Amino acid sequence: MNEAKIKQAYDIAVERYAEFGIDVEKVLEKLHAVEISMHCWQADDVAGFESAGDLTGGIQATGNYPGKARNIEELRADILKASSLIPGKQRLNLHEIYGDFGGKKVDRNEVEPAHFESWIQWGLEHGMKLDFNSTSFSHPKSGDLSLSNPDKAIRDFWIDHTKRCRAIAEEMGRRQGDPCIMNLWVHDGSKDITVNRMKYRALLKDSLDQIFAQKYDNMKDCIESKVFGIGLESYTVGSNDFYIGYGAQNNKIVTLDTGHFHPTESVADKLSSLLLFVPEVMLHVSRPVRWDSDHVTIMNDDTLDLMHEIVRCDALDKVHIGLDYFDASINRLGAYIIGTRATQKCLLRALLEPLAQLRQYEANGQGFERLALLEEAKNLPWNAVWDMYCLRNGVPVGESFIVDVQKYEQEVTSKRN
Ligand code: RNT
Ligand code: ZN
Repeated sequence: MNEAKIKQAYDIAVERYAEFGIDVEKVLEKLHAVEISMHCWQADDVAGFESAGDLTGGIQATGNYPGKARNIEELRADILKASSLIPGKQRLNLHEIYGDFGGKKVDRNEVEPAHFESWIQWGLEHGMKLDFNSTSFSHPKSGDLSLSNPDKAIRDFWIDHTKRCRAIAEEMGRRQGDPCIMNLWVHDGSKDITVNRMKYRALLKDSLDQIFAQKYDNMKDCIESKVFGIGLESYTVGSNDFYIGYGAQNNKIVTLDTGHFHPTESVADKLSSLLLFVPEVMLHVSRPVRWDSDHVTIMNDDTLDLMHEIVRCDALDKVHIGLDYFDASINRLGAYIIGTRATQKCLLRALLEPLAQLRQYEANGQGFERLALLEEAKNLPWNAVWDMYCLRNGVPVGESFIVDVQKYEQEVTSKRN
């Protein structure tokens, strides 16, 4: 696209937004300050570097598009390539199974900060801050119950694992000079009717109490609920009610994964409730299609609503935005770029909303005016602002990243088998 034209369109947009008292340059500063946490697991369908075992825990990556990352070098190269085609800075969200194990078998109850030393250095070198996740799935001891398992030996194993993960997150946060956000999601549940619902939840609560007993300064805990997993349809120990209760009582960050609710529930609507009772919120922005299918995030109403709500709650400093999807049916690098850019575009649109005017209408009881402006705001020239943002960040404008992904596929990922 022609640079002069992008600038021209931008200038017109700046004027248009000024009519609503919106300072577009300030908006771009705000957008730029948000570092979206890219999930490492899109690069290799949640395989990790621990073993070649199956993906378990009720999650699935469907498709077999060629070119997934097979090792730590390939994964790092893919992340950096994706990041180079996305404006702004990103963080990287690692799972424990992505440690640098050097070909050795390191069990989940043996993992240490040393296994993430090369990641920490890589992050510092590339200005990419790290977030972290314990990994309860894809392991011989995963079963259907981990932190809520009545078998003491198994439960202790997972408690030990999760404690170790927090120590790793603490080290990451200390070294990068910014808290590492550690997410705790366990798959625990049951395929069929459970008659001991209370028992497993009490065990999970006790496990969390043990895990969180150690206080840290450089990491933040967040806890992620889910409505159900594949093969675990009838009961989820860590339900939404469970973690909201736990988070509110223990001042923990609650993670909202947009695929983890009933299809007609608005995840956006949860923010203004949650933020009154828990310190911060972590988002796993995803795209559920009929179930928690983890399709690539796009600019749809759900993502737009969510970003709008963050801005309307004035909560950009309390909401951490991460992505969580794993689509193995299309170019995986392209999936990162589409999803991250879509989330940024939605956030930009939210930041450009003529909120002062809308709120004025609302306060005056002017329902027609509010709805009319909400509709018209949808076609204000936000795209000219987005193009300018990409241009200034030296990344492809518009769809022109498609050829970069194709080139990388030709030269790099298609050669993997
Ligand atoms: C699973 C949760 C969880 C995982 C990752 C891999 O349903 O969303 O966040 O996707 O931990
Ligand atoms: Zn998630």
